[in-house]
Amino acid sequence: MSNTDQCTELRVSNDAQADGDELRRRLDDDGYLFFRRLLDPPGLIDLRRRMLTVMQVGGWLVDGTDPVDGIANPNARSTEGDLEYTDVYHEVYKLQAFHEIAHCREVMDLLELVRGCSMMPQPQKVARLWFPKFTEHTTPIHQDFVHFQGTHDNLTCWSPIGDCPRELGGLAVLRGSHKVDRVLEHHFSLGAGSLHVDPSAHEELNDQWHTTDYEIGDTLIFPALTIHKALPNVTEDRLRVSLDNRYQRVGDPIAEHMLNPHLSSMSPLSWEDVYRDWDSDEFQYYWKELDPPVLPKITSFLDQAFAEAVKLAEDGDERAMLHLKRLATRDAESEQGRIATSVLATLDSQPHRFR
Ligand SMILES: O=C(O)CCC(=O)C(=O)O
Ligand SMILES: [Fe+2]
Repeated sequence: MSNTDQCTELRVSNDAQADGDELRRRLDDDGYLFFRRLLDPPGLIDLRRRMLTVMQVGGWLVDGTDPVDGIANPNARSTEGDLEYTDVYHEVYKLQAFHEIAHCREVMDLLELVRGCSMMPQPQKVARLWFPKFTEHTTPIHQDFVHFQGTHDNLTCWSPIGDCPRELGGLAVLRGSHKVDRVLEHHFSLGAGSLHVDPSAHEELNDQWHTTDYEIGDTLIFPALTIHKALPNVTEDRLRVSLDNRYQRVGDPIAEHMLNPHLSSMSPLSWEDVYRDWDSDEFQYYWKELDPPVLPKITSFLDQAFAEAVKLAEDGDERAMLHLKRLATRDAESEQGRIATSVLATLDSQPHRFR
């Protein structure tokens, strides 16, 4: 059975879009809310064209194809953690329209209705640009809290920028999984975030995965403890392009790294760099006047995953070796970069061990 055969259709909540009590009931029951066409398709198509045009200039698309079609150049495959990925991703990240869409009224009104108070998009916006047939790098099963932290009540909004049928690798959620009411233990994995949780290790979790063939404008909303994953992009040649932005109550604390551009810890990128060509300052540094209390980043999740990757690499695990190679290339001078380099050098000097 393939990954997607086991998934049920997401419950659609457009019928309750104006009913805060009903939306809260559904969020409590299911651990997510899903809306068809919440976002305006023409605006999204325009954003899609802009984002993919930047990717085409960066060499990610087949030359001479229409950027809107997102036809990937297989020789350009890369993913989060690779410097080649951030080189192009950070150019996409500078687009004003990509940041503005996180503030759109449709999303803000809905989230404020659900939470019953003023909400704020977190400064760190996120796009995922996922190459086809690069499936070992698919986003693993996880809870968002381990990455984005802050409070358990933060809401993630995931929207494909373009239609996203199952084979293009949209998001799937484990229904009701937020009811575990705690952050579960995560372990090393390849894929965005490098952290993975095993639902079968927790008796209280079911296996009710929900997903759909997403269409442009559809939006999935879930809190920080809901377990979810991406499906693999098994298309022949299409890039998957999506947004996942996070929202918090105005006044709630925010983890310090969420004040920075995404992946700026891997390749430097400042807000000044991001804003350089914008023609409006309406959404620049907007969080400063809202002045959220700032929490230090909890590093234990990723520290543990790194220690596991080292151990696995020493035992010959190729995924872990690939992870360490990326780290050593990207960040040779950091403590983890130095450890990764030294583990890989030891393995290189003992090639017979795994033959
Ligand atoms: O789009 C992806 O691959 C990952 C998205 C995700 O994990 C999220 O929206 O929280
Ligand atoms: Fe996530």
